[in-house]
Amino acid sequence: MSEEQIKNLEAEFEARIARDEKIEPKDWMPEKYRQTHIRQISQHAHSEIVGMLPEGNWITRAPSLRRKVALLAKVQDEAGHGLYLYSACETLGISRDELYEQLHSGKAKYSSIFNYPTVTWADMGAIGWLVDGAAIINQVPLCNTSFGPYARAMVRVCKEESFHQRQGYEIMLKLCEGTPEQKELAQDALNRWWWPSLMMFGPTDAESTHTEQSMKWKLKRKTNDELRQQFIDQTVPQAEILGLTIPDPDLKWNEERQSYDFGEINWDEFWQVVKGHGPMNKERMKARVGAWERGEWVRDAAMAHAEKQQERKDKKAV
Ligand code: BYC
Repeated sequence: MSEEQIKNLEAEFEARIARDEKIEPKDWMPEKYRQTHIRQISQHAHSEIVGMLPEGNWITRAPSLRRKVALLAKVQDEAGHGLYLYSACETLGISRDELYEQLHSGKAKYSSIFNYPTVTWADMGAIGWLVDGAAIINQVPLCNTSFGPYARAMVRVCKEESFHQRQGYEIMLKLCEGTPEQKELAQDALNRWWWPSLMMFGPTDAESTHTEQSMKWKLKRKTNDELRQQFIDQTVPQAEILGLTIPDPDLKWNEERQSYDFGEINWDEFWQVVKGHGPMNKERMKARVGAWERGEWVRDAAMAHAEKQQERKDKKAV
C-alpha cells in the first residue's frame, strides 16, 4: 500500500471516530489502535479471571447458604466476563493461547487490586462495595468505547457488576447493623481496601502514559483522575450510611468544586504491586499457572474428541 493510500485510510478512520461510529474487527484500523486495544482488553480479561481468586477463597466459608449462593454466582460471573473479553480481544487477531501465555509469563498486567489478601468475611463485603463499585465507574463509559466488540461486551458486564456491588454493600450493611465486633470487621476491611481501590483507576493523568491517545481514539471516555474523583464522591455518602469512617484524614468536602478533596495516594506502593511485588502477586500467579497445568488433560481430551468427530464426519462424506 502506498503512503498516500495509508494516509487516506487514516483520515477516514479518524473521521469515523469523530462521528462516533463503532470500529469493527474487519475494518481497517491503525496498528497502534489494534495493539492498544489488545493491551487494555486483555489486561481487563486477565483481571476478571485473577479477580476470581481472592473471593473464591471464601466460597466454602460463607456464613450462610444465601451468602454462599450469591458469592458463587458472582465469581461465576467473573469467569463469564473473562470469556466475553478474551473473545472480544481475539477478534483483533491474537489467539487465546497467546493471551494466556502473556499472563502466565508475567508479560501482561492485571489489576493491582487483586494482589491484596482477603483475610476476613468482611473483605467480601468491601470487595463488592468498593472494588466492583470502582469497576462500574470505570466500565460504564467503556460501554460507549469506539471498538464494537469491547463496547458490546461491557454492556452485559456492567449489568452484572451492579448486582456484585449491591451484594457487597448488603454484606457491609448487615455487619454494620450487627455486634460491635462485626462493625469493627467492616471498618477494618474498609481501612485495608480503600486506598488500593483508589489505585485501581491507574496513575494520575499527569503520569498516565496512555490516557491522551486513548481519549483521542475514544477507547477511554474519561481520564483516570476524573473517574477516581467520581468514585470518591459517590462512595463517601455510602460510608456515612454505614456509619464507617474513610481512612483518610485529609478527606474534606470542597464547596467550591462540589467534590471531595482527598489525601495523597501511596504511588510507591501502587508501582511495587504493578511490578509484581505486592503481598499476593506470587500466590495469584501460582494459582493461575497451576490451574492451567492441571487442566491440560481436559484440553487434550477435548481436542482428541473434536478430531475424532471430524474424522467420522469426513469418512461419512466419502
Ligand atoms: N493495575 O497509562 P495508564 C473487575 C498500568 S476487574 C495494574 O493510565 P491505561 C473485577 C497500565 O496498564 C476490572 N496496572 O494505562 C473482577 C500501564 O501499563 P502498560 C479491571 C495498571 O490503560 C473481579 C501503566 O500502568 N478493570 O472489575 O490508559 C472481581 C500506565 O497506566 C493499573 C479494567 O481492566 C492498575 N490498577 O489506564 C471484582 C478496566 N492502572 O500497559 C471486580 C479497563 C494502570 O503500559 N482498563 N496500570 O504496561 C482501563 O480502564 C485502563 O486500562 C486503566 C489504566 C484505567 C486500568
